[in-house]
Amino acid sequence: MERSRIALPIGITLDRFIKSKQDEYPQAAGEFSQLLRDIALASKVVNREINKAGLVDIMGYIGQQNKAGDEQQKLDVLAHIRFSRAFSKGGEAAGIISEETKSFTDFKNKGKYVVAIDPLDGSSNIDVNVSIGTIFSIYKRKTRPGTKLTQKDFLQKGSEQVAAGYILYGSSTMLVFTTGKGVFGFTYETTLGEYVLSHPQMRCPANGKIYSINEAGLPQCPNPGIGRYLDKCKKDGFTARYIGSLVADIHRNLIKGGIFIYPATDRYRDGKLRLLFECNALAMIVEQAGGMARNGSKRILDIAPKDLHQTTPFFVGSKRLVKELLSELQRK
Ligand code: P6P
Repeated sequence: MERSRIALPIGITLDRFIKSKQDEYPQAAGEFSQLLRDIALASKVVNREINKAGLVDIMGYIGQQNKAGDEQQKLDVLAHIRFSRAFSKGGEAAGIISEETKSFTDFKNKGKYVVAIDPLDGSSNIDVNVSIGTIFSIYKRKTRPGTKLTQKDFLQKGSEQVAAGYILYGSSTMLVFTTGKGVFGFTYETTLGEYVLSHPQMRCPANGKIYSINEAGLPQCPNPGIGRYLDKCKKDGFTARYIGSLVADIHRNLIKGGIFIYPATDRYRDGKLRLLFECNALAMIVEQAGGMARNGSKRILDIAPKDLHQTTPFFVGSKRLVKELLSELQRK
């Protein structure tokens, strides 16, 4: 993997970072940079809403469900509106798909990019004040700029992403993203209202001692290899950490090393997590940081999507741990 040539000082703002990297993407001519700025701007607005959620009556359910059947919470919908508005105003995204809507939104502009976004993942944790996240993928549109978008523009493999990332609304708010030349983490400095570089060239430890899985689902798990692997982890002195908020679990394992497991179960025969809105972006991030992301038989980034909301089993994290799990899954 080619790493970014320019080592940048910790503390540089996101805007300065983007400008300094722009020459690494001559073909981007600024549109791409503007897209990243749009994402950062929207995340600051969402961050503000999340931080006051406990005070203003925007908690709780609005009595609707999204396509995946998740109960939509006010903050999910608000985050969807904020990100959609930032993209449509920014003009660089020709359209988006969102976990919160059934089909794609065509902004009818001349943008070269399309975005897949989970505006607020882990929303079941909103009411209990646990970290939640935004996950995004950026692709080049397949059809000619200025023409109508089609599903083909969005049904792209994860390996086609030009950029991917997440925002973690946690003890601090972080924007972590990659453009294919390493992974960079920015922490939101609230007094400045700026994201500043805090984690240059993030690397996922090749090994680790943390496993993340909702073990309540194990009895419904058809593949006995998962249970065998967990028994091995327990024997080897692993610790279990599962927040139930995907971005938070992935971020911790990315930094400390570990493996996140969401297998196919009787309830979720193709896995629960969405390929286009969650897994592709996180798989690109983890791979760029030296980790691994698989669905069992395939690299996540090689899966050719057939449906906007399709799901996939998701095994992701430290390379050695994912490989050990895969070998257990192959043993019947
Ligand atoms: P479970 C949250 O709803 C989410 O989509 C991810 O953030 C999280 O990893 C997963 O579902 C949790 O699912 O079945 O363990 O509650």
